[in-house]
Amino acid sequence: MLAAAGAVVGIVTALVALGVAQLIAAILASPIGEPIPAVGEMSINHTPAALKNFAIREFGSSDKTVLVWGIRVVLIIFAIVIGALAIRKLWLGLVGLAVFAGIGLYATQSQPTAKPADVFPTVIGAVVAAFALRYFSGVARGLVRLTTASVSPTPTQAPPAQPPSGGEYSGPAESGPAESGPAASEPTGSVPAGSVPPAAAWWPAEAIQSDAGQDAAGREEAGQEPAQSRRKFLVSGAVVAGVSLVSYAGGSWLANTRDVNAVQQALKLPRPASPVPPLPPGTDLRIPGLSAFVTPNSSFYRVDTAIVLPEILPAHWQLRIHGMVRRELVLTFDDLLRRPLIEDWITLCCVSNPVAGPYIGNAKWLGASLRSLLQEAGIKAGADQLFCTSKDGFTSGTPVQTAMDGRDALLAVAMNGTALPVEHGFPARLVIPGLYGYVSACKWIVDVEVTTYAANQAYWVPRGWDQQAPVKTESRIDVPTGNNPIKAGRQISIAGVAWAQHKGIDAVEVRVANGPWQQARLAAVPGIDCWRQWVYDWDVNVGPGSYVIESRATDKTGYTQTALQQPPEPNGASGYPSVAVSVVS
Ligand SMILES: Nc1nc2c(c(=O)[nH]1)N[C@H]1C(S)=C(S)[C@@H](COP(=O)(O)O)O[C@H]1N2
Ligand SMILES: [Mo]
Repeated sequence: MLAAAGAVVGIVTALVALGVAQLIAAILASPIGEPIPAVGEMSINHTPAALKNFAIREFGSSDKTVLVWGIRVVLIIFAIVIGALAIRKLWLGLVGLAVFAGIGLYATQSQPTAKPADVFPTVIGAVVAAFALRYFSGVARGLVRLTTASVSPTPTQAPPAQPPSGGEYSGPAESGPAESGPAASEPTGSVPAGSVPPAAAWWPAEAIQSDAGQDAAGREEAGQEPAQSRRKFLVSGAVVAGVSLVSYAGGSWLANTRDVNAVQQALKLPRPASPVPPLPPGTDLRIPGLSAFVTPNSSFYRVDTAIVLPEILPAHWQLRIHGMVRRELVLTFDDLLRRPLIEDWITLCCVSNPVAGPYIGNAKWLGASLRSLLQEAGIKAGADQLFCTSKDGFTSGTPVQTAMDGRDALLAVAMNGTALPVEHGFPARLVIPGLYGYVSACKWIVDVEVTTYAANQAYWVPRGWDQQAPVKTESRIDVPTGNNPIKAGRQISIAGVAWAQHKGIDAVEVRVANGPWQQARLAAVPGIDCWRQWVYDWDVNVGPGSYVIESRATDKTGYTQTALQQPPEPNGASGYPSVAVSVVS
């Protein structure tokens, strides 16, 4: 009986605590203050490596889900104990609740980025829960007495002088009145206040249905049927539990969305161990209409399969590196930030970009060396693919060789000096110079399986795109656009960008109306992984008419951009970009 009442009281109390805490955490935008994830984090940090590895092996990437459910189960057991204690002595239950809140507070505050204000969700949750505990344990105590009184004399009590009228008298059997069933009429008797009622008598509905009202009078619940009070107790408990659950779920959702944005904005980036030097003068020719050397995050192209953006709190993020490795690695976001971080200017482009298209951008990325991580894991012979999985299930297949050959293959955390924007992969993504994004730039990355191309096909491969896709050497004409007529006799700038990531741009040539190729002037560049601006000053010494301007780039391997026109599928578009301008007199 106590166990059942304790379960109701305790679980309702725990739900109130968590529902309130979660809602407060959401309102205060305090991700650190959410007790369950905090306890989860704490348990991970205090789990022996062997057990951690076991959990990761057994449950894979759902190990966090298993952990959170484990915590919930422990919590429910704890809650039942608190409820049972509170029915006996309220203060005992309150002490239990305080211990429970204490663990939550300790867990939230022991996170490295915790602020004092992060105690509020747990404290407020615990205070509100204390009132719930007082109320529900009081009601339960009354009920226990009441129903005990009506249905279950303790074995030490004398049987009533007379059997109640109208029933088969079964007597106060040693086996307990609960078993006597609804047909039996219960003997009357009173229970000394505060005594521990016998187990189970109170719970089964049948046990108290028959004539419970008889001696309810004189008790707190005077005038109420125990069945009725019990129903009231259960209904009010269910309502409070339901409201708390809604508040918990709503708070979690709201908190997550708000928190991810808040954390993203507040994230303090560590100083790079290997910073890029200041940009050499003249990287940006500052010609009106020419793409800036640095693409601002707000205008950086975005390509992904996500309908709803994955919103991952750094505290909840982890990356698992496994498969054909000697030692599996699991990396938390803190682990990642503690590694030596490398900065590099890398131009990212999409294989779907048509010639002269917009799906390309250049940013300063900050990230850990993918190579050093893979070296720690120890890649086994024969592996040729890093099968990377995003939080939302997207996969990309990166050649092992490009991660290991010494180029800046980055597990990136920042873009142009700020934490990765959520749409660009917060909290971590890959960026590898020289490969199209779909084989190299997994956003919201959570898993790297070291494997082979023969064994695994990444997302776009069965959809018709090549398994491997190095970036083609290309150029683009930004100005003139061809939208406005050009005055004959003037000089205009023909300017654009050219890219051959990890090879470097060596030359760009321009021709007008199939004339001879003319060398464009190249802007300065900080490295070979990013695009390069170029300009050709054209003296418009031609008569009125329409003229086609084309460009082509040559990379440092000596390869010149091909004239062969190809569509993006299956491995990137090619051909000369061209702009038709009309010259007027
Ligand atoms: N998780 C995930 N990562 C992804 C993709 C995706 O659909 N999902 N698209 C890839 C493709 S095709 C490209 S071109 C780049 C684009 O990166 P951006 O959106 O940051 O510019 O991300 C890559 N990473
Ligand atoms: Mo792409």
